[in-house]
Amino acid sequence: MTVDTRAGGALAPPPAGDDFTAKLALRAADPEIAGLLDEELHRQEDTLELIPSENLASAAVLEALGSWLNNKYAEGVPGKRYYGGCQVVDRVENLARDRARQLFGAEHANVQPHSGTQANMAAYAAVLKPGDLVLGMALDQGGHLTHGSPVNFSGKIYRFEPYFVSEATGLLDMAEVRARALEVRPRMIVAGYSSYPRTLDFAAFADIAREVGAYLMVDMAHFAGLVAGGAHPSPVPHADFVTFTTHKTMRGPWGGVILCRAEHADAVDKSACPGVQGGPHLHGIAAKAVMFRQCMHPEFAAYAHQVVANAKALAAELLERDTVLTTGGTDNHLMVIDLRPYGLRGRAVQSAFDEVGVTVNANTFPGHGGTPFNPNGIRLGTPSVTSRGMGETEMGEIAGFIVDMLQGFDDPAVHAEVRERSAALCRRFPLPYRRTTVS
Ligand code: DSN
Repeated sequence: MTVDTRAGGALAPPPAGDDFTAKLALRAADPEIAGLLDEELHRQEDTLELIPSENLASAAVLEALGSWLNNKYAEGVPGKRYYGGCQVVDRVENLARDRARQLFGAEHANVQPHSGTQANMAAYAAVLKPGDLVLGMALDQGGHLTHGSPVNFSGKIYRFEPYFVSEATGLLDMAEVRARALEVRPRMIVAGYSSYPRTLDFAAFADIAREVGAYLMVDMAHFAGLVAGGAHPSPVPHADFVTFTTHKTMRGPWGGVILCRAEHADAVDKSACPGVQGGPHLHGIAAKAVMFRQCMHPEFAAYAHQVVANAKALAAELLERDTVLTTGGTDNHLMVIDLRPYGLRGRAVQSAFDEVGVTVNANTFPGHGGTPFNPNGIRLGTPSVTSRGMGETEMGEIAGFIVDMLQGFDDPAVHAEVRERSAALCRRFPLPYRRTTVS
């Protein structure tokens, strides 16, 4: 089934006659930047965005983001600010918090984190002390930078220990995670990933955390929109803290959010501000509120289910054409191709795909044998192409030209042909910002 997620309702394009690109003040004040905005819009229109962490915010979200709420300082939380004049922005932030709680059934929400990294930083700092032990997914197996990378604050402030996927299957084996937790005895367990294509067993993570006396934090940055749309199990009933970003599967503004149990509400709020941030970005918080409202709409649930259906269809078509996917497929919105059978490396593939209007990113996977900068995998996802209204049929087309590119990597004629096919697909599915495509 193909759901036209661009038509009508909360995710609708701007009304006819409203040219979203006509930013008159910007064109007059700074034609150079205005020109680059146009160029980037054209790039997005002409490109199939398959990076699983990217998406298309709605026109309504972008309008809230580009508003005069940018002008207001409001350190603190609604009703308890360090600045005057917060009577309106208090209502904005309360709406965002209430909608976040309602959408996810959470006891408390802090909507101030500027990004996922700040959300994780504030959640850790709410209950951990420097040097505390944290157990997180191995970074080269799907974990995130903020889950203990030695070059990130997380690895510098806390003592992170990794848990691993099973060597045989590439899947997380919860008995092995439990064994690691019993060995490490962490103060917190972090569940979540940036490139694991499977659903996590939140109940098992919670049992393990309880057994070893650890807090459980779930970083659902990648799959929050799937949870919001009912297309993925929710970690909220199981975890002490749930963090996420709002610009990935949520289709909102760039930003982060922390959900937590009521007992941690004060600690989380103080940790976000003044702990790790100063003034909240009220324009971003207004845009998050708009996004939460959109996520409550049935149209968004249809979108979230379509993202998963598209990912399964894309994975099935790739497997059909003998491509090797880590873990053998996907349960969520992403998948990772093992490039070794093609004799190719991630960095070169990423660059070649850029040239033919298909955006992917080089990615590690368990035992890939490459380097973090030039791994032997590429990561793909369906959130953005689904926002353009594409369905399973188009996933078949995309799988076709991905495999043609990988098989005919050294043949310029194949590249030229794929460029034409990707451009044609983009023209058939315009971005949701205008009623007509740019010529
Ligand atoms: N950098 C993001 C991603 O691409 O998964 C996570 O923050």
